[in-house]
Amino acid sequence: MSARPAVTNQDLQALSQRSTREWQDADAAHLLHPFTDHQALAARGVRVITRGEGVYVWDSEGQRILDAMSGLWCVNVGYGQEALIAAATQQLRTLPYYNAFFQTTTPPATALAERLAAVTPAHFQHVFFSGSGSEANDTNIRLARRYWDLMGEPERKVIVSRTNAYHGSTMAAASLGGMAAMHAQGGLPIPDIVHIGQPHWWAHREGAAKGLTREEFGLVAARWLEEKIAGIGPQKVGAFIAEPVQGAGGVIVPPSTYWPEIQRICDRHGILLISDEVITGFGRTGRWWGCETFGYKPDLMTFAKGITSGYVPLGGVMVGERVARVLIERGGEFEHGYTYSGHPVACAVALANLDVIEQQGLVQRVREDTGPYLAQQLAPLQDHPIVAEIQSCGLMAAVQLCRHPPTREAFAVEHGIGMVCRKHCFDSGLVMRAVGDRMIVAPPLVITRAQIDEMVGLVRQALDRTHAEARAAGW
Ligand code: PXG
Repeated sequence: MSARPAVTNQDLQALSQRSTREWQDADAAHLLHPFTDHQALAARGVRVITRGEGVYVWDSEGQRILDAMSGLWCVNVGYGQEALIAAATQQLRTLPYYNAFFQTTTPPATALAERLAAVTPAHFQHVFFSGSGSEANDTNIRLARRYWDLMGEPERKVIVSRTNAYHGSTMAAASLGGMAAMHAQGGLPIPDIVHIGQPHWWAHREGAAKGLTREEFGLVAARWLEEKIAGIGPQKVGAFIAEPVQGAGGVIVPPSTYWPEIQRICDRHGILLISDEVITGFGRTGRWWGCETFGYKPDLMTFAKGITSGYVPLGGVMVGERVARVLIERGGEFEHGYTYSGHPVACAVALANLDVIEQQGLVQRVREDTGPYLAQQLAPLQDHPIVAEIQSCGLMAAVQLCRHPPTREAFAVEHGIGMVCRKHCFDSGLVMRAVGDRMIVAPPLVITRAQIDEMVGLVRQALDRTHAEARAAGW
């Protein structure tokens, strides 16, 4: 039995009076957070975010924070968009839930499917909905294996992914992902998922990329796929999955040579190409889809996050005609689906979200205005004493920290320099994501030039403070 009486709806007013400390105590007592060391968190006390407006959120201490991570790469239209709120409210009243199983649908689910066919490359005419990106990637595995069964090549089970990829946290999605720490917990990956290296020039600077230009290295990294296929046997490989730009892995923008070579290799061996666009979809890179920015043609495309700007959960897979035709015309029943596949409230919010993206011209704005402006404003940080390189693509960017840029000497891992920098960001009112010693921004697509100036100013300040702290500590 809990010592505290259970919280009811009527208590919401009283709850708004709770102090930060009371929230922290309740949280430490009951909430297990994603990817969190709970002992460390309880010692420090969780940060409580209470509201949001535009590109800003506020915490329970009343501090305004510029959310340069769009929540978790998702709040693309910013906080407080009335159109999304109205769509959710209206749909909740009309029909809060009905399923898409058993030969039924709801108007929002079908309308969103139609709409997605219109905003994706022409060969995508069908969608399978899920509740999240992880579930959508599970769906990809089911689809790829079903496709090859129907094609009479059931031995094509192997899916190739990349180290340091992030594809979600279910057993299958974490297996597709290439995060060593995740694989270490729980005996992953599951069978028939293998990994190749990532096109990350900086990480390979003393190894495979040594002495190579980025473009030369891009070809080397793509050919790891060909080598892997040769090692396994092409007749056993069903699909290759990758993010156009690795997001959670640290905004790794691939060299321009990489994707065309990947496409060539997949085509040559008839392997399905899966583009995981959970972060890059809906305009983040300056086109609707990352595959359009990098010029390749996936057979399957994962989406989530930006489809609803995170207001409610929704994900899915765009199924290209190559797979859809086989599934529909030869497949009979596809034994797969989720309770929330095509949830009407989520789909209604997604439709309103697409309206906002289109009405405000956000994709074009990222491509022609805010994306280039962000790159231009970040460029002078290249000369900062602890910055080694800056990479950006549309409205996602990475600042690579480094102890001594001229020699490319890294900070010692135990100093956790990225987390030090992240703390300075928070203290000065900025959310930035640290991936090891890479600092990431991916602000809402509605961010203005003035807000980009404010954001970059806060980034510089955090870098200065991180530099000062590192030097004082003798790191
Ligand atoms: N694919 C990609 C490319 C993602 O970025 C997922 C799939 C999984 O989506 P769901 O909805 O199941 O979480 C993601 C999620 C981070 C971070 O720390 C990134 C994600 C999730 C959590 C943390 O950068 N991306």
